[in-house]
Formats: sequence, C-alpha cells, structure tokens
Amino acid sequence: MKIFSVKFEGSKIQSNQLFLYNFPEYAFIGRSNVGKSSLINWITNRRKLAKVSSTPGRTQFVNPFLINHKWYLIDLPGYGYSSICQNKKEKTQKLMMDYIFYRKNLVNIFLLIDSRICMQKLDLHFIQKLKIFQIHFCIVFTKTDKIHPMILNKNIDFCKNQIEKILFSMPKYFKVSIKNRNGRDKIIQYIQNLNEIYKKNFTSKN
Ligand SMILES: Nc1nc2c(ncn2[C@@H]2O[C@H](COP(=O)(O)OP(=O)(O)OP(=O)(O)O)[C@@H](O)[C@H]2O)c(=O)[nH]1
Ligand SMILES: [Mg+2]
Repeated sequence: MKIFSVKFEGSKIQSNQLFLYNFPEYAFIGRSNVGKSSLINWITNRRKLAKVSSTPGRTQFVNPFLINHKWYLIDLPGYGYSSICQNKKEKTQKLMMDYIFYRKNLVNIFLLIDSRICMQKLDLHFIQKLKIFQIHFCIVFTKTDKIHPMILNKNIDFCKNQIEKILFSMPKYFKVSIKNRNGRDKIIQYIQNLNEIYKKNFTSKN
C-alpha cells in the first residue's frame, strides 16, 4: 500500500473533541520515549509530522493523522515516567485511557516496547487491561539498532514468557529500527489487511 496522503487533524485535548468518522483507527501506545511518534513519522514517510523528542512526555494529546483519506494513525501520550508536571500528567493519562478503552473505531493498538528495556510492570499492567477490555493489539519492539541481534532475540523471548502468563499466546509482533529503516513494510501490510477486514465487517453491518 502506498501512502499518498497524510493530514493532521489537530490535537484533541478532551475526549469529547474526538472525531465522528467511521474510518478505522490504529493507535500507538507505550512508555514515554519508546518511539511512538518517530514510528508514525517513519510509516508516513514524513519527518516532522508527529513531534519527536529525546525528553519523555513530548506527546500530550490525542493526535490523529488521516491517511489516504480512509484510515487514521493515532499518536498518543506515553505512560510511565515523563518530564511533565503531575497535574498535566494526570489529565494526559485520562485522555489517553478514555481514547483507548472507549473508542469504537479503534481497530488495533500497536503496543511499543523498547527492545533494550523489555517488559516492565506498567507494560504488563497495560496488557492486562487490554485483555479485560478485549482490545486487539500487537507488539512492536523498537530501537532494535541499539542492541545486538542475539540480545534482541533473548529479550523478545523474555517478553513472550511474560505475556504468555497473561494471554494464552504471544500476539503478533514486529521488530523495528527507524535508524536502520527496518520493519516498516510489514506494519503497513498488517494495517492494509486489517483495513480490508474492517471494510467487509462495516459494509455487512450497514
Ligand atoms: N536509535 C534509535 N532511536 C530512536 C528510534 N525510534 C525513536 N528513537 C528516538 O527515541 C526518542 C523518543 O522518540 P519519540 O518518537 O519522541 O518517542 P515517544 O514514544 O513518542 O515519546 P513521548 O511522546 O514522550 O511519549 C527520540 O530521540 C527518537 O529519535 C529508533 O528506532 N532507533
Ligand atoms: Mg510522542
């Protein structure tokens, strides 16, 4: 699938500002600084679309990007440590949670894990919630350029083990490096497949 059009629809700072279209949505979530905004920029091939920073807590709102006039990529604030003040952080987390757990058009969550740091308590807690709310998700191991391939595989096995204690099996996962330009095509293909399924289900219901 070629990405020929990308439109930023403006930051949504409250849940009631969320848009009403029936297009499928794909959201990126994970600890602050894991690489969510960078991955969106890379998928869309636009360097400065989503704001990236080396300081955790850069993305603070729900940021929707309309792709090819037909589906959305959603950049979300991260969870865990961030450099923003407590009051702001609480609002940001509520907005993010409201979006994830109550959004009907949300087809899939890409849950990003830093391949060097592996699963942390917060990630596992988040996966538990996704399970309870029956939200479809897959895992993306990020920053794979920063780690030796053998350690990467070892870390992935460790994560699989942790996840299998919560779910019956490991969900689909991807390995990406923005620096080495690895993993983009597989993610786009995955989205394309889910778009097809969404289209079929949507047309059969209407
Ligand atoms: N080496 C390397 N650095 C990366 C990669 N992906 C992201 N980064 C860097 O990681 C830092 C954080 O990236 P962001 O995309 O802002 O992370 P985020 O998850 O959106 O962060 P918040 O919005 O703060 O939650 C930036 O300095 C990026 O350049 C990667 O694949 N390889
Ligand atoms: Mg961000």
